[in-house]
Amino acid sequence: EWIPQHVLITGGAGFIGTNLAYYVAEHFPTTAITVLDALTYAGNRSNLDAMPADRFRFIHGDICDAPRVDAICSPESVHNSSSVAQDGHSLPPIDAIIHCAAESHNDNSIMNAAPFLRTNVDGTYVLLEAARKYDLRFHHMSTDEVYGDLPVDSPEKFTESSPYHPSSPYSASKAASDHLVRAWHRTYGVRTTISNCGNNYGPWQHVEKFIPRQITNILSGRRAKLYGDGEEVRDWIHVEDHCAAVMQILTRGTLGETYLVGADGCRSNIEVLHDILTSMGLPENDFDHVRNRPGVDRKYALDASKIERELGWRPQHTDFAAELKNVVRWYADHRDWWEPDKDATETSYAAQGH
Ligand code: NAD
Ligand code: TDX
Repeated sequence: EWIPQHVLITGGAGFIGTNLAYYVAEHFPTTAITVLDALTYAGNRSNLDAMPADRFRFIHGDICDAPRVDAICSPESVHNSSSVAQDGHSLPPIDAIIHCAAESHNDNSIMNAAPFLRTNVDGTYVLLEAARKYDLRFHHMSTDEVYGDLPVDSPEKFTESSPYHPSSPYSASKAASDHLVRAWHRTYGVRTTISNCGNNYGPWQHVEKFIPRQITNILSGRRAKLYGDGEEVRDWIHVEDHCAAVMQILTRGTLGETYLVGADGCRSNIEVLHDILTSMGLPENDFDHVRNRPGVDRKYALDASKIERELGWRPQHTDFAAELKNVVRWYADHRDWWEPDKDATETSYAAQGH
């Protein structure tokens, strides 16, 4: 097992990046953490207020800014006064990048793909070049969506050898970024790994995403909104299980390899919505049907046997109904966190017929 001395988490002020930063802080007590985040609509600096001040630093910056990324990753940076933790402790050189920064929402990508190509493709290229120049370990956080979709009634699951078949501008941009990572490993020998994970849920997820949108609609006196007939299937995983998998892969994974991360969590959207409504004390049918997403993927399902077999990873948060209740409680307790984003998100959805 290899333990990084200083990990750069890109996109660490977003949903998964925030959960990952806290996971690393708790489970890797000797590892320093720098978060680099552009604070787009999806990033929130205050998420990281409880990080340990003696080994954490936040940098407000863009992964597409190559000179900036180079300066952050250079081992020379330890000699300039910027390479210090929040409380002034000096930090060791960065030796690993966990790349979580992305434009992450399919609906937004359908409205305007440009930021997806820029951040997800160009941004990944910039980070790979820094990893190559300074010989940094590089983990790329990707999605099951690169494999396209499966028929709803099929027992088939994606594996690490499934062909790439992305459907949306978002998933096409993530597929492109995966290919760059693979090429930088094969051509330049960059020490890379990739994880392709299913739909995450948990605290700090933006109100644009399915589960938080329904919970916060109900908490703010709106009705839940289901796309189409709700028969689409997603393979849900608790975000903390995803974070644990990423750290297993970073510290023990085989270089150049891809690992699928899934928790046997396949559920149709309508089943998830029923669970949300009943756990919030509402009748199952208390929601609106709205327009479906153009080109929608029908089903994602992941075979995670490789990471289980090779790295011994197992999901821990497998009681979906109980975890969903925890998430409902988190949003009820964190109104100040999500209320500022809620009206604009709903106005934009209304304009799209969603
Ligand atoms: P998110 O949208 O919640 O957060 C993305 C973060 O990246 C934000 O903090 C944003 O400010 C930052 N960011 C965006 N553009 C940037 C740029 N140019 N430079 C620096 N920072 C930038 O996303 P998420 O749901 O936390 O997803 C994180 C990663 O995991 C993404 O790569 C996504 O593709 C992948 N993923 C997500 C899921 C899921 O269910 N959410 C599942 C599988 C994989
Ligand atoms: O209000 C809604 N009602 C609804 O029925 C919303 C916002 C969504 N949906 C449906 C659309 C999808 O079939 O729920 C399903 C899930 O939607 P999203 O939360 O937008 O997730 P998805 O498109 O599946 O992608 C997510 O998982 C894979 C993440 O956003 C991606 O970043 C990740 O790669």
